[in-house]
Amino acid sequence: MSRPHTPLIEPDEYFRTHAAPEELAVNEKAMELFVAKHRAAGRRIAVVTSGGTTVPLENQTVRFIDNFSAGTRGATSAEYPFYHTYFLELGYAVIFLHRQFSLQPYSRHYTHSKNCFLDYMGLGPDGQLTVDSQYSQKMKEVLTKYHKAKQEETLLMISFVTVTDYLFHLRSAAFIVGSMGEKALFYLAAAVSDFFIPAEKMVEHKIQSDGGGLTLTMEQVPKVLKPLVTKWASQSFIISFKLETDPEILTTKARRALNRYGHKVVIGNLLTTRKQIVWFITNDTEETVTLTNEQLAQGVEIESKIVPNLIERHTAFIESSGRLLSVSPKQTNLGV
Ligand code: 9Z3
Repeated sequence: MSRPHTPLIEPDEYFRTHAAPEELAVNEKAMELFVAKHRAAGRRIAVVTSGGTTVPLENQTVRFIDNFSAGTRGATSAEYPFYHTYFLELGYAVIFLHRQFSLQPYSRHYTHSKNCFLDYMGLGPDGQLTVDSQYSQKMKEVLTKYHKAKQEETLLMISFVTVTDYLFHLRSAAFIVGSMGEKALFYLAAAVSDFFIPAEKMVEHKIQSDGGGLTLTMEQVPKVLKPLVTKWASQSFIISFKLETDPEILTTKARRALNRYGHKVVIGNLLTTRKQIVWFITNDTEETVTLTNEQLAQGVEIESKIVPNLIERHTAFIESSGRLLSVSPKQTNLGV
């Protein structure tokens, strides 16, 4: 593998030189209405990103590069399940910015599963639809939560496919939801491509296979965490994830990201153990959140520990911002 030295594209230049996705304006409107409604209701808002982004190789895309992410972390964290305390149960409304067709809150229990959901159902003697009794209790619980979120309109689903779709939507979400200040939380669990082919360097038509093998030169995707933290949503509570496969470098890389971008928490995880252990890295602390093998076997999800932990930190952050706000006028007077 050769690593050509290509210049890092600055976020501003990236947004200037790439076309916004067609559906962006409609999704921005939906986010604005959502924020207005929940701001009025006094709720906090969480933007949860989830799933992987694709990198097209052709403008008229036949082929693209993808990654492993199924969106489990994001979909689970955004949910309102029966036994756990996740975002939607605690007075948060959630914008779920996810890869199209990746796992979604609630329906995740029945999709992407080795058991086909149709096997959970049957037909009664007079032809009516029935649910197998061994599944019906759990299904009822999930359905009740799903209906509640729909009824209260606390979950807004917005999808992306390519890394360009993702970056434009994240920027818009940051502007719109960032207006909530410290009451907004960004939970950046999507697995975002690190390399891409800039629009002006991408071929229009399907790459032909009669020209021999294929060598691609890709450039680095701009690091949008920097403007997200410093400009777009600078008053909000931002959590990013760091994924590695080598345990030797994980916490160093996670801390480097925290220092470089200056946000509140980086959650480190390793590809193979991400459902059992994560590392919480903050400015002055480092702690692990783990599940025992028994908990895993019982179906406990690590997000049931991650999310309450973050909510506590978010609450403390809001309270400390409130304190700062209330002392600053006095300080100003003293200063005059
Ligand atoms: C994560 O690390 C997520 O926890 C996973 C979840 C993608 C591992 P699944 O969707 O997996 O449940 O299958 N997300 C962030 C990955 C990422 O792209 N981080 C960037 C990096 O590592 C920084 S923003 O450089």
